[in-house]
Amino acid sequence: MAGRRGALIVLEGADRAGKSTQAKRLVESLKERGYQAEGMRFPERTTEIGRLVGSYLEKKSNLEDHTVHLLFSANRWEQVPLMKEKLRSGVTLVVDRYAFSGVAFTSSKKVIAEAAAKRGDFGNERYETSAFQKMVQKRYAELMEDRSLNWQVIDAAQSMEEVHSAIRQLSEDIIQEAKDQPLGKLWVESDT
Ligand code: NYM
Ligand code: MG
Repeated sequence: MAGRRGALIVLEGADRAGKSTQAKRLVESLKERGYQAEGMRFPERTTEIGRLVGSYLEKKSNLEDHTVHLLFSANRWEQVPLMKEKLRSGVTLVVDRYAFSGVAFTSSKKVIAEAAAKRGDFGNERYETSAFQKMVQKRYAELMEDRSLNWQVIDAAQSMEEVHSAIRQLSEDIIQEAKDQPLGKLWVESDT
């Protein structure tokens, strides 16, 4: 039967919430249960644009804020034809970050004072300070006020197994719901 598209499942959250681990486990368990599922991540650091982004994140290069924002965006758009093709062919995509990270992280830059960013470093990459991550979480909360998107909040402080089973159940539900829906609503012209 025509239709039968895959679902687009995006995991968003602050750094070190466990998204990459959970995305991997989710793809494995969906496959075990007979679904067609594949993982993707953003930034996808292996493309030419992704290499520029990766070098910026690792502080090996400096880029102007708008410029790097647009590189993150371009790094998503370059995968969109492939994403659409997969979704149309019935593959469910589990995506580790998407445009919501773009909004949450870039908009946090504007409000984080340099002094705050110097406090409590917990990682080596750009943005990995506790003050920055707190601002990012606030931004995510604001983004979730848009009810037109099907946001589901999962408490990442639970055990790895508990988080996994919560995500898996929600994913199975959304795969059923999505399969008869058109792809049209998924992408708007301006992912900035
Ligand atoms: N990030 C990610 C952005 O600032 N903008 C974006 O559009 C995206 C997709 O990149 N700190 C940030 C969030 C992370 C960093 O992501 C690298 P990860 O998930 O650690 O590879
Ligand atoms: Mg990271």
